[in-house]
Amino acid sequence: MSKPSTAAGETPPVHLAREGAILVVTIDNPPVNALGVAVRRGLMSAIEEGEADAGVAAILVTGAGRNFIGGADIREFGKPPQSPLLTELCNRIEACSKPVLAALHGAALGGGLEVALAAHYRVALGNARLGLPEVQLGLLPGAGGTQRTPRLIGAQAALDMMLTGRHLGAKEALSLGLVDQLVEGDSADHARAAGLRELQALLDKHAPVRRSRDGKGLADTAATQAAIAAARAEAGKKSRGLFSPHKIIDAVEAATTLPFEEGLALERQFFLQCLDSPQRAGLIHAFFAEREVQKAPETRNAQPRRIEQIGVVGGGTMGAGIAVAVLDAGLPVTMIERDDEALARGRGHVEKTYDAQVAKGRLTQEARDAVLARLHGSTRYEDLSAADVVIEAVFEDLNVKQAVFAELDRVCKPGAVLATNTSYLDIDAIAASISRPADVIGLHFFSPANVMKLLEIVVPRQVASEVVATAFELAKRLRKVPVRAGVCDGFIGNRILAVYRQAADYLMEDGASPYEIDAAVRDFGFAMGPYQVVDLAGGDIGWATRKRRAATRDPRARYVHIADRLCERGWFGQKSGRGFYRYPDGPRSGAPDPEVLALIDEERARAGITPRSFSKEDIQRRYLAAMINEGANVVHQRIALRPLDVDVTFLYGYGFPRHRGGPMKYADMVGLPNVLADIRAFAAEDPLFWTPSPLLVELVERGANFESLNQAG
Ligand code: 3H9
Repeated sequence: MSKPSTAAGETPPVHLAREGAILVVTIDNPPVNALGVAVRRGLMSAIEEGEADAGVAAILVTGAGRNFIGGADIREFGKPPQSPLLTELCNRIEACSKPVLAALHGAALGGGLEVALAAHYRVALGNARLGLPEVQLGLLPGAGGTQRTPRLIGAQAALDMMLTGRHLGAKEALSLGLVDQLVEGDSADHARAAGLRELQALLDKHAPVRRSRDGKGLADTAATQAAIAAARAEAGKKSRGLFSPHKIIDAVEAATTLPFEEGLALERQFFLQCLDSPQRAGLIHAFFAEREVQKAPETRNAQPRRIEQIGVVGGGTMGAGIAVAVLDAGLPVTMIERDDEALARGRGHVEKTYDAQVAKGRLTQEARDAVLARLHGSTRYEDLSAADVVIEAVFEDLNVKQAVFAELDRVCKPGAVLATNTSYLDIDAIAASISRPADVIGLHFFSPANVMKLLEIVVPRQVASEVVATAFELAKRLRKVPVRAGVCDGFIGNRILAVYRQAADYLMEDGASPYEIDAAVRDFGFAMGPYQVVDLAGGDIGWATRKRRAATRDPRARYVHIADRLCERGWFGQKSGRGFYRYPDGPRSGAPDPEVLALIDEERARAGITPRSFSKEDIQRRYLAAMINEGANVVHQRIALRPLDVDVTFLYGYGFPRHRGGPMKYADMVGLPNVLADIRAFAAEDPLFWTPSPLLVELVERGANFESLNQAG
């Protein structure tokens, strides 16, 4: 092997080496070999060098480390583009007069796959994951992907890849014709060796260059047109309000009707439109934020404790959901209940989840039995003596929880992590009630606990750093998105929820109907409005909380009685057949209820309010302003480490539309001075509720935004 030379740059991310007549080009840009400008330059000059060197007969492109290429460098989007553009690089690779082969292992995603598609041949290792996930970032494949992919595998398969963004395994990629061959191995070295072997075989048989742009995937025009029409119909329903899916379909359609070069030009135009869209900014913020939340201070300075045996106290909805989440992660669970009957009910909840999966054909009976064999039940706390982590999920009452923790203190081994799944309660008070407060932490799961991704990790005052690190490790095992929160009533999510729900109630009493409010909130991008959520969760839950808080409520604060009036009538929502909506034909059939409107009118009259009308935008502005203002308070008081922690909480636990990035990112995009001006205008009616957050005021005065605080961790 000749001595490796390197392409341009001080720490070159592209290495060149010669193996006989083959030029081996290795992209080495940790962590994921993203195609930043230095990589693009290195690749461009590598192709030029291979083309110019008479001793080079063919070029192999591979990646160092765990992946081929993870895509374009997402951090460059939104900054001025630097030459060469990725699309120019791909065109140059495809135009090369000598055969170019890409050997794929790990991720070959987005621009990474586009580089591979521009090469003339492709082999993939079994661990390769191929995909065009740009849609998840509000983009479209902008380096020829929309033109080359359908030419290779047909419009239908190409649209499926681009509109779902899903990752294909190597076998599926082979069967679709996206790669030519599947080869043994799972490492960068294997990819290199296999690539060399295949390229040598191609050279031996004098295989010509073969360009994807000339592919025949679009030959069946009737099937192509049908696929495009179907994609449009589907996107009209599923991608309502999103920008890039529609542009993807337009670009693929261009591939079917226009010459390659014209299709490429159109793709570039659409790509730039996507790049300019606020949805791109929101989605890319979400991408980085969900990775950033994993990095709490304690995960840097402490090692997690052992997590092998898990205990769950309580077999109700939450306890059983948590047990399923733990079982799904492959861990054993010991569930504790107060008596055999309650234990049987708890086990029943867990079994029901797996039986449903068997009924749907997602799980075999044997697999179900194997999972359930890891679930142990007991009515004796002593059976938790070997547990590494115990998660308490009993009734939401401080005394009840403290009694459970006294038992845990008695039976658990030293060093066991003792977690409480509470939504509101004071975890400091729970920790202080036992002899080992440093082992106590909050793990706030969201219902259904085995489905919802969010896990608030609530960090009380006395907790040890390793306990926090253990909670983050557990979240990773359970495939949850962890957000670190401080102790306060409601932590991050429910605390903010309580405030914007209040804003919605004020809107309702002042003149908007619950149906108008829900529609405006859905129009913003939430799947459901606040009153639909109340009906789904059960109005009695919020009612109980309001009663609990009645004693501590600020007497000066405005209080809307409408929801209480509904509950007094037993209208708890879906489970009782009526709530804010009527459910004549079951839970999914919510219909507006004139009696609810009459009741609201009565309450307005009682409060001496003359109803006025609110536009959709008026509703959205108040709802969001309340959310943002309380989000700012939560950051200001260090309940959330950074604004991005609030964003991730809302994206994963409260249905905030991902393409808007989360409430704090949305506020930055609207402009903090505008948000503050709204709040000050609303304050004319209710200065107590609309007190601007000191953080919001400070940021506006400094001309700064929430993003500027996101590095603070
Ligand atoms: C595109 O290609 C557009 C083109 O069509 C057209 C252009 C003209 N850039 O996820 P991980 C960082 S759009 C920059 O924890 P894993 C990530 O932030 C792109 N940075 O690792 C993290 O940083 P940190 C299409 C990136 O092993 C670190 O790498 N591609 C990029 O679990 C590790 O990430 C995609 O959408 C990037 N492209 O998973 C793929 N990717 O350590 C996006 C990652 O500071 N990436 N980082 O927190 C992924 O899906 C996963 O990262 C991947 C690895 C599967 C690759």
